[in-house]
Amino acid sequence: MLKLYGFSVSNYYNMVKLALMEKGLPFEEVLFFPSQTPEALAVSPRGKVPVLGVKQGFINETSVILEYIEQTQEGPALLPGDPFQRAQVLALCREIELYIELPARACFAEAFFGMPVPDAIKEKSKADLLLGIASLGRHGKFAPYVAGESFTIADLYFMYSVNLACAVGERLFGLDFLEGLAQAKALLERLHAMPNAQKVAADREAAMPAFLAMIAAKK
Ligand SMILES: N[C@@H](CCC(=O)N[C@@H](CS)C(=O)NCC(=O)O)C(=O)O
Repeated sequence: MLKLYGFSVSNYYNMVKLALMEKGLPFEEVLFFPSQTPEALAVSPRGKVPVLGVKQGFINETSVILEYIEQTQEGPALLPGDPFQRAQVLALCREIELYIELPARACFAEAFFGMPVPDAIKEKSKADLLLGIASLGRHGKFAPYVAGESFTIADLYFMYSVNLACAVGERLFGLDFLEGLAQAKALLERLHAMPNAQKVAADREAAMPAFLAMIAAKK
């Protein structure tokens, strides 16, 4: 059986978890936190989460895990078969990760854990995020899903990265990043209302107190 290594508060972990659930695949969750210990690095070369455990070994990096699942497992397709449409979905995922997730992540410490982030980093993130969101607005279809007619892995990136970027926007910059993107905002709500997404969210809520306590202990 597939094993998903990580923890329920991780947004990247939750992208893979929801993909597995939407495909109706059995999997085992293995609690695993990012770490630089030799034991953790034997599972995850950069010590990050998530990792997928398969018969032959471990697969890291969310985008790679999602493509592996798509190529090897049954269930509803989360990537189009047509090469051009597939490229659009993969480009949207990459754009969300590089231009929205990563600049937002540079501000997570302050936005979510009360640990100040230098102003220069916040300013750079804000500028990058505004460009990233504008790019999403140009490339996303939101009709009804991010890449068009069907639910794809671009929706996974969208729902678990853009929501956190929006929280960063509100908390640190007093900005509503999706203000001019009503369809995107509505889609975000619809995606998080999906039954499996609600289960993922419930697990996240349940894991949050212990995670926050762990962060506080490290401060
Ligand atoms: N590029 C990685 C990023 C994964 C990532 O940043 N995961 C976070 C948890 S949400 C993590 O492991 N952070 C610990 C660290 O960066 O050391 C992927 O796509 O899987």
